[in-house]
Amino acid sequence: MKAMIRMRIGDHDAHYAGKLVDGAKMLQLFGDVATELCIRADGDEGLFRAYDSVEFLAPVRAGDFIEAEGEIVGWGRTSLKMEFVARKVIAPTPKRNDTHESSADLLSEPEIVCRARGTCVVPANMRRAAEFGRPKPCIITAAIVGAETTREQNPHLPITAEELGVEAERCANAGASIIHLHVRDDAGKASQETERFRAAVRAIRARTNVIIQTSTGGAVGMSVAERAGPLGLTGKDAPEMATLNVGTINFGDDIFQNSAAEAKEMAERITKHGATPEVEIYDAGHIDIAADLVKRGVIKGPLHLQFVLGIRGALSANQRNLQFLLERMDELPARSTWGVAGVGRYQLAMAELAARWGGNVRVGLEDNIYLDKGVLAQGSAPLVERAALLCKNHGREIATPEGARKLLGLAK
Ligand code: KMH
Ligand code: ZN
Repeated sequence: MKAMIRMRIGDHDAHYAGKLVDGAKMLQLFGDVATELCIRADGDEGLFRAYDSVEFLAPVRAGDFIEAEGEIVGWGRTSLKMEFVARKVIAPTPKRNDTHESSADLLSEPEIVCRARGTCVVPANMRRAAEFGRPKPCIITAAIVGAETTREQNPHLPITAEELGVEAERCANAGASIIHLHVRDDAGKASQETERFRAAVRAIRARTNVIIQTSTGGAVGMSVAERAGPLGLTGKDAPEMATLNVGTINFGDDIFQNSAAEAKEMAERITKHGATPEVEIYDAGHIDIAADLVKRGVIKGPLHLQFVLGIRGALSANQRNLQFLLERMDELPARSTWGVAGVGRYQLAMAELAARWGGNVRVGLEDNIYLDKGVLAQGSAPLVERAALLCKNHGREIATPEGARKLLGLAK
Protein backbone atom coordinates (compact mmCIF):
# COMPACT_ATOMS: atom_id res chain seq x y z
CA MET A 1 0.00 0.00 0.00
CA LYS A 2 1.38 3.38 -1.00
CA ALA A 3 0.59 7.06 -0.34
CA MET A 4 2.13 10.23 -1.73
CA ILE A 5 2.01 13.97 -1.11
CA ARG A 6 3.59 16.77 -3.11
CA MET A 7 4.23 20.24 -1.73
CA ARG A 8 6.10 23.46 -2.44
CA ILE A 9 8.67 24.38 0.17
CA GLY A 10 8.06 28.00 1.16
CA ASP A 11 10.44 30.73 2.29
CA HIS A 12 9.21 30.30 5.88
CA ASP A 13 10.77 26.78 5.83
CA ALA A 14 14.20 28.11 4.85
CA HIS A 15 16.28 27.93 7.99
CA TYR A 16 19.90 28.15 6.92
CA ALA A 17 22.06 30.21 4.59
CA GLY A 18 21.24 29.93 0.88
CA LYS A 19 17.55 29.30 1.71
CA LEU A 20 18.46 25.78 2.86
CA VAL A 21 15.69 23.85 4.57
CA ASP A 22 15.99 21.95 7.85
CA GLY A 23 16.03 18.14 7.37
CA ALA A 24 13.20 17.90 9.90
CA LYS A 25 10.90 19.24 7.18
CA MET A 26 11.30 15.95 5.26
CA LEU A 27 10.40 14.02 8.40
CA GLN A 28 7.30 16.16 8.78
CA LEU A 29 6.27 15.19 5.25
CA PHE A 30 6.97 11.52 5.96
CA GLY A 31 4.87 11.88 9.13
CA ASP A 32 1.89 13.03 7.08
CA VAL A 33 2.38 10.23 4.56
CA ALA A 34 2.62 7.72 7.42
CA THR A 35 -0.60 9.09 8.88
CA GLU A 36 -2.41 8.58 5.59
CA LEU A 37 -1.07 5.03 5.38
CA CYS A 38 -2.29 4.28 8.93
CA ILE A 39 -5.73 5.64 8.03
CA ARG A 40 -5.85 3.56 4.86
CA ALA A 41 -4.69 0.44 6.70
CA ASP A 42 -6.52 0.74 9.99
CA GLY A 43 -8.94 3.67 9.94
CA ASP A 44 -6.90 5.60 12.51
CA GLU A 45 -4.18 8.26 12.36
CA GLY A 46 -1.81 6.02 14.36
CA LEU A 47 1.46 7.03 15.99
CA PHE A 48 4.99 7.13 14.67
CA ARG A 49 7.04 4.94 17.00
CA ALA A 50 10.57 5.01 15.58
CA TYR A 51 12.73 5.60 12.56
CA ASP A 52 15.16 2.75 11.87
CA SER A 53 17.11 4.86 9.42
CA VAL A 54 17.07 8.31 7.87
CA GLU A 55 19.41 9.46 5.09
CA PHE A 56 19.57 13.03 3.81
CA LEU A 57 20.90 12.71 0.29
CA ALA A 58 20.63 16.15 -1.32
CA PRO A 59 19.89 19.72 -0.20
CA VAL A 60 16.34 21.10 -0.22
CA ARG A 61 15.78 24.84 -0.68
CA ALA A 62 12.84 27.21 -0.57
CA GLY A 63 10.99 27.06 -3.87
CA ASP A 64 11.64 23.34 -4.41
CA PHE A 65 8.65 21.05 -4.96
CA ILE A 66 9.02 17.83 -2.98
CA GLU A 67 7.14 14.63 -3.59
CA ALA A 68 7.12 12.41 -0.47
CA GLU A 69 6.07 8.81 -0.98
CA GLY A 70 5.58 6.08 1.60
CA GLU A 71 4.81 2.40 1.37
CA ILE A 72 3.76 -0.17 3.95
CA VAL A 73 6.32 -2.96 3.60
CA GLY A 74 5.49 -5.05 6.68
CA TRP A 75 2.31 -5.72 8.62
CA GLY A 76 2.48 -6.66 12.31
CA ARG A 77 -0.50 -7.19 14.63
CA THR A 78 -0.55 -3.51 15.60
CA SER A 79 2.54 -2.12 13.88
CA LEU A 80 3.16 -1.12 10.30
CA LYS A 81 6.66 -1.01 8.85
CA MET A 82 7.07 1.72 6.26
CA GLU A 83 9.62 2.95 3.75
CA PHE A 84 9.76 6.55 2.59
CA VAL A 85 11.43 8.43 -0.18
CA ALA A 86 11.35 12.17 -0.89
CA ARG A 87 12.14 13.44 -4.39
CA LYS A 88 12.69 16.95 -5.67
CA VAL A 89 10.60 17.34 -8.83
CA ILE A 90 10.72 21.12 -9.41
CA ALA A 91 13.45 23.62 -8.47
CA PRO A 92 13.92 27.38 -8.93
CA THR A 93 16.05 28.08 -12.03
CA PRO A 94 19.60 29.13 -11.14
CA LYS A 95 20.03 32.84 -11.76
CA ARG A 96 21.13 33.73 -15.32
CA ASN A 97 20.72 36.74 -17.55
CA ASP A 98 17.70 35.19 -19.29
CA THR A 99 15.80 34.15 -16.13
CA HIS A 100 13.47 35.96 -13.76
CA GLU A 101 13.18 35.89 -9.97
CA SER A 102 10.28 33.46 -10.40
CA SER A 103 11.74 31.12 -13.07
CA ALA A 104 11.54 27.43 -12.15
CA ASP A 105 12.18 24.12 -13.90
CA LEU A 106 10.56 20.73 -13.97
CA LEU A 107 13.49 18.40 -13.34
CA SER A 108 13.94 15.88 -16.15
CA GLU A 109 14.92 13.26 -13.52
CA PRO A 110 13.48 13.65 -10.01
CA GLU A 111 16.29 13.96 -7.46
CA ILE A 112 16.10 11.80 -4.33
CA VAL A 113 16.67 14.08 -1.35
CA CYS A 114 15.82 11.80 1.56
CA ARG A 115 15.11 8.15 2.37
CA ALA A 116 13.85 6.65 5.62
CA ARG A 117 12.43 3.50 7.20
CA GLY A 118 10.25 3.50 10.27
CA THR A 119 7.47 1.89 12.27
CA CYS A 120 4.01 3.22 13.06
CA VAL A 121 1.58 1.79 15.55
CA VAL A 122 -2.17 1.71 15.69
CA PRO A 123 -3.10 0.26 19.12
CA ALA A 124 -5.39 -2.75 18.79
CA ASN A 125 -8.37 -1.00 20.41
CA MET A 126 -8.11 1.91 17.98
CA ARG A 127 -8.04 -0.12 14.78
CA ARG A 128 -11.48 0.68 13.43
CA ALA A 129 -11.86 -2.58 11.57
CA ALA A 130 -9.45 -5.45 11.83
CA GLU A 131 -9.80 -6.11 8.10
CA PHE A 132 -9.75 -2.44 7.03
CA GLY A 133 -6.90 -2.25 4.53
CA ARG A 134 -4.71 -5.06 5.76
CA PRO A 135 -3.77 -7.71 3.24
CA LYS A 136 -5.48 -11.04 3.54
CA PRO A 137 -3.46 -14.16 4.34
CA CYS A 138 -1.25 -15.15 1.43
CA ILE A 139 -2.29 -18.16 -0.61
CA ILE A 140 0.79 -20.07 -1.72
CA THR A 141 0.38 -22.23 -4.82
CA ALA A 142 2.93 -24.93 -5.53
CA ALA A 143 3.38 -25.74 -9.22
CA ILE A 144 5.14 -29.02 -8.58
CA VAL A 145 5.72 -30.48 -12.04
CA GLY A 146 4.44 -28.52 -15.06
CA ALA A 147 4.71 -29.73 -18.62
CA GLU A 148 8.17 -28.57 -19.61
CA THR A 149 10.65 -29.16 -16.76
CA THR A 150 12.65 -32.39 -17.13
CA ARG A 151 14.40 -34.75 -14.72
CA GLU A 152 17.61 -33.88 -16.54
CA GLN A 153 17.15 -30.26 -15.48
CA ASN A 154 16.20 -31.15 -11.92
CA PRO A 155 16.34 -34.76 -10.67
CA HIS A 156 13.86 -33.90 -7.87
CA LEU A 157 10.98 -33.44 -10.32
CA PRO A 158 8.02 -35.67 -9.26
CA ILE A 159 6.51 -37.65 -12.13
CA THR A 160 4.46 -40.64 -11.01
CA ALA A 161 1.18 -40.25 -9.13
CA GLU A 162 2.87 -41.48 -5.97
CA GLU A 163 5.70 -38.97 -6.33
CA LEU A 164 3.20 -36.17 -6.99
CA GLY A 165 1.29 -37.14 -3.84
CA VAL A 166 4.44 -37.13 -1.69
CA GLU A 167 5.61 -33.80 -3.12
CA ALA A 168 2.16 -32.22 -2.66
CA GLU A 169 2.21 -33.25 1.00
CA ARG A 170 5.70 -31.79 1.51
CA CYS A 171 4.55 -28.53 -0.10
CA ALA A 172 1.39 -28.43 2.02
CA ASN A 173 3.51 -28.90 5.16
CA ALA A 174 5.70 -26.00 4.02
CA GLY A 175 2.69 -23.68 3.59
CA ALA A 176 1.11 -24.34 0.20
CA SER A 177 -2.67 -24.39 0.09
CA ILE A 178 -3.05 -24.98 -3.67
CA ILE A 179 -1.31 -27.55 -5.84
CA HIS A 180 -1.23 -26.50 -9.49
CA LEU A 181 -1.26 -29.91 -11.14
CA HIS A 182 0.03 -31.30 -14.42
CA VAL A 183 0.70 -34.99 -15.00
CA ARG A 184 3.17 -36.97 -17.09
CA ASP A 185 3.04 -40.28 -18.95
CA ASP A 186 5.34 -43.21 -18.17
CA ALA A 187 8.06 -41.69 -20.33
CA GLY A 188 7.85 -38.42 -18.38
CA LYS A 189 6.12 -36.58 -21.23
CA ALA A 190 3.31 -34.07 -20.55
CA SER A 191 -0.11 -35.72 -20.61
CA GLN A 192 -3.66 -34.49 -20.06
CA GLU A 193 -5.24 -37.95 -19.75
CA THR A 194 -8.14 -38.04 -17.34
CA GLU A 195 -7.03 -41.30 -15.72
CA ARG A 196 -3.53 -40.06 -15.03
CA PHE A 197 -5.04 -37.00 -13.33
CA ARG A 198 -7.36 -39.27 -11.35
CA ALA A 199 -4.41 -41.27 -10.02
CA ALA A 200 -2.54 -38.09 -9.05
CA VAL A 201 -5.58 -36.47 -7.44
CA ARG A 202 -6.17 -39.61 -5.36
CA ALA A 203 -2.51 -39.83 -4.34
CA ILE A 204 -2.59 -36.17 -3.23
CA ARG A 205 -5.93 -36.35 -1.42
CA ALA A 206 -4.83 -39.49 0.42
CA ARG A 207 -2.15 -37.36 2.07
CA THR A 208 -3.34 -33.77 2.34
CA ASN A 209 -6.43 -31.57 2.04
CA VAL A 210 -4.87 -28.96 -0.28
CA ILE A 211 -6.91 -27.42 -3.09
CA ILE A 212 -6.12 -29.17 -6.36
CA GLN A 213 -6.01 -26.89 -9.38
CA THR A 214 -5.65 -28.93 -12.54
CA SER A 215 -4.01 -27.41 -15.59
CA THR A 216 -6.08 -26.99 -18.72
CA GLY A 217 -3.06 -25.37 -20.35
CA GLY A 218 -1.29 -28.69 -20.76
CA ALA A 219 1.64 -28.39 -23.15
CA VAL A 220 2.02 -26.37 -26.33
CA GLY A 221 0.46 -28.00 -29.36
CA MET A 222 -2.36 -29.79 -27.53
CA SER A 223 -5.98 -29.27 -28.65
CA VAL A 224 -8.67 -27.86 -26.35
CA ALA A 225 -10.33 -31.27 -26.14
CA GLU A 226 -7.06 -32.91 -25.07
CA ARG A 227 -6.25 -30.19 -22.59
CA ALA A 228 -9.69 -30.57 -20.99
CA GLY A 229 -8.80 -34.12 -19.86
CA PRO A 230 -8.79 -33.34 -16.10
CA LEU A 231 -12.30 -31.87 -16.39
CA GLY A 232 -13.42 -35.46 -16.97
CA LEU A 233 -12.95 -35.97 -13.23
CA THR A 234 -16.20 -35.66 -11.28
CA GLY A 235 -17.49 -36.52 -7.82
CA LYS A 236 -14.83 -37.10 -5.20
CA ASP A 237 -12.03 -36.91 -7.78
CA ALA A 238 -13.14 -33.55 -9.21
CA PRO A 239 -10.60 -30.71 -9.06
CA GLU A 240 -11.81 -27.65 -7.15
CA MET A 241 -10.00 -25.30 -9.51
CA ALA A 242 -8.79 -25.35 -13.10
CA THR A 243 -6.59 -22.91 -14.98
CA LEU A 244 -8.03 -20.90 -17.85
CA ASN A 245 -5.62 -19.57 -20.49
CA VAL A 246 -7.25 -16.76 -22.42
CA GLY A 247 -4.64 -15.50 -24.89
CA THR A 248 -1.97 -16.65 -27.32
CA ILE A 249 1.69 -15.89 -26.61
CA ASN A 250 5.13 -16.74 -27.87
CA PHE A 251 6.31 -19.35 -25.38
CA GLY A 252 10.08 -19.39 -25.73
CA ASP A 253 10.61 -20.76 -29.23
CA ASP A 254 7.06 -22.17 -29.36
CA ILE A 255 3.60 -20.69 -29.62
CA PHE A 256 1.11 -21.29 -26.80
CA GLN A 257 -2.13 -20.94 -28.67
CA ASN A 258 -5.37 -19.83 -27.06
CA SER A 259 -7.52 -18.23 -29.75
CA ALA A 260 -10.66 -16.34 -28.76
CA ALA A 261 -12.82 -19.32 -29.70
CA GLU A 262 -10.57 -21.78 -27.84
CA ALA A 263 -10.50 -19.63 -24.69
CA LYS A 264 -14.29 -19.34 -24.76
CA GLU A 265 -14.71 -23.07 -25.26
CA MET A 266 -12.37 -23.91 -22.37
CA ALA A 267 -14.11 -21.36 -20.13
CA GLU A 268 -17.45 -22.99 -20.92
CA ARG A 269 -16.07 -26.46 -20.22
CA ILE A 270 -14.71 -25.31 -16.85
CA THR A 271 -18.02 -23.61 -15.93
CA LYS A 272 -19.97 -26.73 -16.91
CA HIS A 273 -17.66 -28.88 -14.80
CA GLY A 274 -18.14 -26.63 -11.76
CA ALA A 275 -14.45 -25.99 -11.07
CA THR A 276 -13.43 -22.43 -10.18
CA PRO A 277 -11.22 -20.98 -12.92
CA GLU A 278 -7.92 -19.28 -12.28
CA VAL A 279 -7.21 -16.97 -15.21
CA GLU A 280 -3.59 -17.08 -16.35
CA ILE A 281 -2.38 -13.63 -17.43
CA TYR A 282 0.87 -13.67 -19.40
CA ASP A 283 0.43 -10.34 -21.16
CA ALA A 284 -1.43 -7.09 -20.57
CA GLY A 285 -4.06 -7.74 -23.25
CA HIS A 286 -5.15 -10.88 -21.42
CA ILE A 287 -6.82 -8.64 -18.82
CA ASP A 288 -8.98 -7.19 -21.59
CA ILE A 289 -9.89 -10.68 -22.78
CA ALA A 290 -10.79 -11.77 -19.23
CA ALA A 291 -12.92 -8.62 -18.76
CA ASP A 292 -14.68 -9.35 -22.05
CA LEU A 293 -15.41 -12.96 -21.05
CA VAL A 294 -17.03 -11.62 -17.87
CA LYS A 295 -19.00 -9.03 -19.83
CA ARG A 296 -20.32 -11.71 -22.16
CA GLY A 297 -21.28 -13.90 -19.19
CA VAL A 298 -18.86 -16.71 -20.12
CA ILE A 299 -17.16 -16.53 -16.70
CA LYS A 300 -18.35 -14.93 -13.47
CA GLY A 301 -16.55 -12.61 -11.07
CA PRO A 302 -14.80 -12.22 -8.77
CA LEU A 303 -11.97 -13.56 -10.88
CA HIS A 304 -8.81 -15.21 -9.60
CA LEU A 305 -5.83 -14.10 -11.64
CA GLN A 306 -2.36 -15.56 -11.88
CA PHE A 307 0.14 -13.14 -13.39
CA VAL A 308 2.65 -15.48 -15.03
CA LEU A 309 5.59 -13.16 -15.67
CA GLY A 310 8.93 -13.90 -17.23
CA ILE A 311 8.10 -16.22 -20.13
CA ARG A 312 10.32 -15.43 -23.10
CA GLY A 313 7.87 -13.89 -25.56
CA ALA A 314 5.41 -12.46 -23.03
CA LEU A 315 5.48 -9.87 -20.24
CA SER A 316 8.76 -9.92 -18.31
CA ALA A 317 8.99 -10.31 -14.54
CA ASN A 318 9.61 -6.95 -12.94
CA GLN A 319 8.08 -4.45 -10.56
CA ARG A 320 6.94 -2.03 -13.24
CA ASN A 321 4.98 -4.64 -15.17
CA LEU A 322 3.33 -5.98 -12.02
CA GLN A 323 2.36 -2.48 -10.92
CA PHE A 324 0.82 -1.79 -14.33
CA LEU A 325 -1.19 -5.03 -14.21
CA LEU A 326 -2.41 -4.24 -10.70
CA GLU A 327 -3.51 -0.77 -11.75
CA ARG A 328 -5.69 -2.45 -14.36
CA MET A 329 -7.41 -4.75 -11.85
CA ASP A 330 -10.12 -2.10 -11.41
CA GLU A 331 -11.41 -3.10 -14.85
CA LEU A 332 -12.32 -6.51 -13.42
CA PRO A 333 -15.13 -7.47 -11.06
CA ALA A 334 -14.84 -6.28 -7.46
CA ARG A 335 -13.07 -8.60 -5.01
CA SER A 336 -11.06 -10.26 -7.77
CA THR A 337 -7.84 -11.74 -6.37
CA TRP A 338 -4.35 -11.98 -7.84
CA GLY A 339 -1.13 -13.88 -7.49
CA VAL A 340 2.23 -13.87 -9.22
CA ALA A 341 4.16 -16.74 -10.74
CA GLY A 342 7.62 -15.44 -11.61
CA VAL A 343 9.30 -17.65 -14.18
CA GLY A 344 12.97 -18.60 -13.93
CA ARG A 345 15.40 -16.67 -11.80
CA TYR A 346 12.84 -14.02 -10.89
CA GLN A 347 10.55 -16.45 -9.08
CA LEU A 348 11.45 -15.58 -5.50
CA ALA A 349 11.92 -11.86 -6.19
CA MET A 350 8.42 -11.72 -7.67
CA ALA A 351 7.09 -13.81 -4.78
CA GLU A 352 8.50 -11.24 -2.38
CA LEU A 353 6.89 -8.39 -4.30
CA ALA A 354 3.53 -10.17 -4.30
CA ALA A 355 3.81 -10.84 -0.56
CA ARG A 356 4.67 -7.21 0.05
CA TRP A 357 1.88 -5.85 -2.13
CA GLY A 358 -0.85 -8.02 -0.65
CA GLY A 359 -1.11 -10.64 -3.39
CA ASN A 360 -0.77 -14.39 -3.57
CA VAL A 361 2.30 -16.34 -4.57
CA ARG A 362 3.10 -19.27 -6.88
CA VAL A 363 6.40 -21.08 -6.75
CA GLY A 364 7.62 -24.52 -7.81
CA LEU A 365 9.63 -26.53 -10.30
CA GLU A 366 7.16 -25.88 -13.13
CA ASP A 367 8.43 -22.31 -13.33
CA ASN A 368 11.89 -22.42 -11.75
CA ILE A 369 14.33 -25.16 -10.80
CA TYR A 370 16.72 -23.20 -8.57
CA LEU A 371 16.52 -22.30 -4.88
CA ASP A 372 19.49 -19.95 -5.12
CA LYS A 373 21.80 -19.00 -7.97
CA GLY A 374 23.32 -22.28 -9.18
CA VAL A 375 21.68 -24.33 -6.38
CA LEU A 376 18.98 -26.73 -7.60
CA ALA A 377 15.84 -26.79 -5.47
CA GLN A 378 15.32 -30.22 -3.92
CA GLY A 379 11.73 -30.29 -5.13
CA SER A 380 9.13 -27.51 -4.86
CA ALA A 381 8.79 -27.72 -1.06
CA PRO A 382 11.98 -25.72 -0.34
CA LEU A 383 10.68 -23.01 -2.67
CA VAL A 384 7.36 -22.98 -0.79
CA GLU A 385 9.29 -22.75 2.48
CA ARG A 386 11.20 -19.75 1.14
CA ALA A 387 8.00 -18.10 -0.07
CA ALA A 388 6.41 -18.64 3.35
CA LEU A 389 9.39 -16.96 4.98
CA LEU A 390 9.11 -13.98 2.65
CA CYS A 391 5.43 -13.68 3.60
CA LYS A 392 6.26 -13.78 7.30
CA ASN A 393 8.97 -11.14 6.83
CA HIS A 394 6.28 -8.86 5.44
CA GLY A 395 3.85 -9.67 8.23
CA ARG A 396 1.61 -11.78 5.99
CA GLU A 397 -0.16 -14.79 7.44
CA ILE A 398 -0.07 -17.92 5.30
CA ALA A 399 -3.50 -19.17 4.25
CA THR A 400 -4.40 -22.72 5.21
CA PRO A 401 -6.28 -24.77 2.60
CA GLU A 402 -9.54 -24.03 4.45
CA GLY A 403 -8.64 -20.34 4.66
CA ALA A 404 -7.81 -20.30 0.94
CA ARG A 405 -11.15 -21.95 0.12
CA LYS A 406 -12.91 -19.10 1.95
CA LEU A 407 -10.77 -16.40 0.35
CA LEU A 408 -11.41 -17.81 -3.12
CA GLY A 409 -15.07 -18.54 -2.51
CA LEU A 410 -14.72 -22.19 -3.50
CA ALA A 411 -17.86 -24.24 -3.15
CA LYS A 412 -17.73 -26.97 -0.51
N1 KMH B 1 2.64 -25.56 -20.11
C1 KMH B 1 2.23 -24.30 -20.60
C2 KMH B 1 2.29 -24.28 -22.08
C3 KMH B 1 -1.48 -23.90 -17.32
O1 KMH B 1 -1.07 -24.80 -16.59
O2 KMH B 1 -2.65 -23.54 -17.36
C4 KMH B 1 0.88 -23.92 -20.14
C5 KMH B 1 0.62 -23.96 -18.71
C6 KMH B 1 -0.56 -23.20 -18.24
O3 KMH B 1 1.32 -24.56 -17.91
ZN1 ZN C 1 0.86 -25.07 -15.57
